[in-house]
Amino acid sequence: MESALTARDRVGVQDFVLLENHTSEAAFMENLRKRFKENLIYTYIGSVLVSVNPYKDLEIYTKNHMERYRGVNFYEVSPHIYAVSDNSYRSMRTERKDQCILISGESGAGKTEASKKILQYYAVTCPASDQVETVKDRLLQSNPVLEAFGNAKTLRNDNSSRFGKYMDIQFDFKGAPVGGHILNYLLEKSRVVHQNHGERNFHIFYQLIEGAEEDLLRRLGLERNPQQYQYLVKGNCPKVSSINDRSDWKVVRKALSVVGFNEDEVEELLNIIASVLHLGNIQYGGEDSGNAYITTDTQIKYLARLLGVDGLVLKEALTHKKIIAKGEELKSPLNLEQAASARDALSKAVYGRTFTWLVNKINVSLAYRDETYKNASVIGLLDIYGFEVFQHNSFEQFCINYCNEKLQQLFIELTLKSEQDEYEAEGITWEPVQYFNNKIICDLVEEKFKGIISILDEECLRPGDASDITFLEKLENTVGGHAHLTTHKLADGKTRKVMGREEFRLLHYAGEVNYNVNGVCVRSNQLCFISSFAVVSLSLSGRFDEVLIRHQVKYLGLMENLRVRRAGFAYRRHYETFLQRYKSLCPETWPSWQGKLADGVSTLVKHLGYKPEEYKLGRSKIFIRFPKTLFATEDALETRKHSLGERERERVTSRA
Ligand code: AD9
Ligand code: MG
Repeated sequence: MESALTARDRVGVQDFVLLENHTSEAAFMENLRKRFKENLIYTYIGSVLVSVNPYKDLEIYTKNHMERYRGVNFYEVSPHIYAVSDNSYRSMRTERKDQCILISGESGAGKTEASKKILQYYAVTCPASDQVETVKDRLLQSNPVLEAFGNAKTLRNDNSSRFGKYMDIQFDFKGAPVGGHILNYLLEKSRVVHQNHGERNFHIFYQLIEGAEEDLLRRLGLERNPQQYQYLVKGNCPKVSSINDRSDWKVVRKALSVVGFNEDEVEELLNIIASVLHLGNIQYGGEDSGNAYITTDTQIKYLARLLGVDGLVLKEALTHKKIIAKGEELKSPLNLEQAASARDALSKAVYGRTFTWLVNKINVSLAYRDETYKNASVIGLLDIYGFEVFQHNSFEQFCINYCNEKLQQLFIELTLKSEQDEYEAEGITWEPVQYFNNKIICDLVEEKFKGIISILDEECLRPGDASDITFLEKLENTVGGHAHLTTHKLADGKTRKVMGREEFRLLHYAGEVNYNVNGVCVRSNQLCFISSFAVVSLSLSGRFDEVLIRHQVKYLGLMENLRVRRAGFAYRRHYETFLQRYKSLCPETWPSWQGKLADGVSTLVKHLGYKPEEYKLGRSKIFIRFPKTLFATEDALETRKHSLGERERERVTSRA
């Protein structure tokens, strides 16, 4: 199989573990750069795949490429996202263990694209049948639908995910994909009513306006001009050169029907999307008393029709609030500012619920129904919004970055901590590798009573004078001295001039971010809340951005990861599993070993010719340093099975 690797594939090292100067960041960067120059965007650190976004089509995702990776050992072919996909698939099948592929990296690094490639790989290479084809189609087509409603152009990425997604792909006992399930996290609803300069609202609004047929637009009361809608003009960016809203509309319409929406349901969905645009165009006037009244009756007319509600009731709901006092319902009028914020809150709620409904509906269509699939195995794919820093960072960025902080913690747990803990538990001699554990930041955010979220919760629920500023003050008083938090006020009571009064700064694993607390008390009530794969981003097509890449190599902890991998062992197996699988390769362990399991494994590997530096025996497991050692043993097993088969055939033939 070595022949599958060409000379070009071998530029640099394809696994950083093989790097001669493995502690040097410069050597790490040089290897990435060398390979990138040859369009080799993937490199391993053991079972972690590092990817550098090329921002151009490299033609490395064809069916031929998929075939090349199917059923082949990880190290026999050039590193690729398909190798990770195939490896997880085979582990799921042979070890009967559910798998999870975590994709992490900054915004624009290529996480969503990677998750789509993985899904495509399974759709093409896994066994098929008519029923399975339907499931594959639905799995694939759920992407354009969710992206239309949950992705938007930001300053960092023209197709930025504004929600987190965890997708389970379920496989039957033959290894065919028979169903799926999607969990969505924390859609950035504030985008519905506000976008920063140079950013857009969710794609679906523009797709509908640019792509819908004339009579559909008429039915929805919409004009073919995004500039007409208040919710689409805030970012001053209706058109994006890399996006074709009109053709995307066609793709999404088709995808909606593949994932199981009938015409009535699509119409219902679009009614709601159009309603949000009409809501955004509702304007208010102020009476002398200061109370708000609606000046745009046309919008109310459309809304009443599209949402099937009474116009007067809607008008009242948009200009009054209800209070229950002593069991009685009282209505009190809103002023201009309150009414505008009630309108926006309604739009966000409507959009948010529609998104949840959409995901639920997709889940119904992906759910496997056949009883025989009850014991499906699962491969999970995690694709969240990446870490992001803008000039103005609000509650949404805080949630997104906290989510990334948690993901980094999981990555550390899986790749650094658990690995070292296991060596220790198994009594393997080991020089611990130092690494930055971002648990301290996660705790600062989430700890009960004194974490930022707890303090925010408390302040939001506190009646009386609670406000964004009192939240900030409480933060200063409770965690003001924390090494990862900076506020306006210094410990000696003086104020810090470089920060605004409405800001606090968090030193995240991925860098410093100043968060503005303006409106945070209102917004926070929306808060809800393993092969690995790290993606590293570039900003311009084909250019290797040294500073940006070095930054991500550092913050993703790739050097520490390499140090652990380099000093560690690629494979480990419980003695019993190892003996059971390979005992036929040694006359002393075949057909069964009577003594201690550890002695049996020791006898077996000596017979197989393992050199002392290739393995270590722990308390309950054997640790194998290099994958090639295990592959050679697997090959020996295959050869034995093959020759036994041949002999059996000869025996049957001669008897006949
Ligand atoms: V965010 O956190 O959702 O804002 P992602 O998901 O990490 O971000 P995404 O996958 O959307 O980034 O990739 C950004 C853009 O990079 C894509 O729209 C492509 O234009 C480009 N990209 C990403 N991966 C590849 C690739 N393997 N080959 C070519 C790519 N281009
Ligand atoms: Mg994404």
